[in-house]
Amino acid sequence: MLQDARGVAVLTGSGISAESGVPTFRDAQTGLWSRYEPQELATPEAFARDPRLVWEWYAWRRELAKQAAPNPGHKALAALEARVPGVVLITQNVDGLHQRAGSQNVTELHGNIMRSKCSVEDIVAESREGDTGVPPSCPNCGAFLRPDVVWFGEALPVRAFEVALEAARGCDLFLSVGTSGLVQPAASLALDALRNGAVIAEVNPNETPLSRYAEYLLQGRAGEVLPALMEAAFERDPGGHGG
Ligand code: BV8
Repeated sequence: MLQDARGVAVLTGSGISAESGVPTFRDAQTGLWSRYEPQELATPEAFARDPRLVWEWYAWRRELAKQAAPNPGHKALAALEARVPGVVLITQNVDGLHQRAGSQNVTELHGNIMRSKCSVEDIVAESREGDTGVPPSCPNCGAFLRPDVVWFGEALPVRAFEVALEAARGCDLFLSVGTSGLVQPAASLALDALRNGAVIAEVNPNETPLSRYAEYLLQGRAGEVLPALMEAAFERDPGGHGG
């Protein structure tokens, strides 16, 4: 299917970054953060109530992401994009590891933790040199900066979701990798693909609410399964002419 696919939509979640050492959203947040529910901190209300705490949580996660390296799962998807013209990579992750693995065209549904934006003007902004504020201030208007990610209760970037919806509706193969499929509206993309006749394949060590709709359940870790998938689809048949 991979060799002959006209369009492949890939949706990734935090599971693909687990082998890079980035904790998944539902893993207990290690150390300092174990007493907070991510869903409690990743909200505008939490930031309004305690901007310092929320900013420090993201600063900690940003450091983890910076120290992390793309794993063979990320790299296999970059290879897939180079190999199959109609691949569209959509990610719920904010860690930027797909880009660092070499994926050229990444649609980030939930923003990117490496970017900050003004919490009032809603434009991307970085703190001034020497601004030791926690959170730092917008150089333009002085309001708090915040991470440029989508919090619970916030709308997804319109363009990104449009691209994702178009990919889901136009693909013949929808590959769901490392996502528990619990967060909307990202989780609805797989069903959009199904309604439009696509085949669903899922890469996840565990079952998810999506598993029952998947024609192929590749139950394992993305860092192992995706390279094996690429090997099976392309290396053994270097011509890639089906068979
Ligand atoms: C919106 C950025 C409205 C921030 C994130 C009740 C019912 C249904 C929906 C709702 C509801 N109440 C509220 C909602 C809506 C809400 C939602 O879906 N809530 C859920 C929890 C029920 N959604 C929203 O609020 C969205 N916005 O609806 O706005 C609106 C509309 C118009 C105008 C105004 C408002 C916004 C959602 C985005 C939230 N932001 N991230 C940050 O990162 O801090 S979501 C965040 O959680 C991640 O980005 C990710 O999307 C999600 C976590 O999901 P996963 O990635 O799947 O990770 P998880 O840990 O769950 O699972 C990991 C999986 O990997 C597991 O299955 C595991 O088995 C697997 N795995 C582990 N290791 C490996 C592996 N797989 C492969 N290899 C491995 N090695």
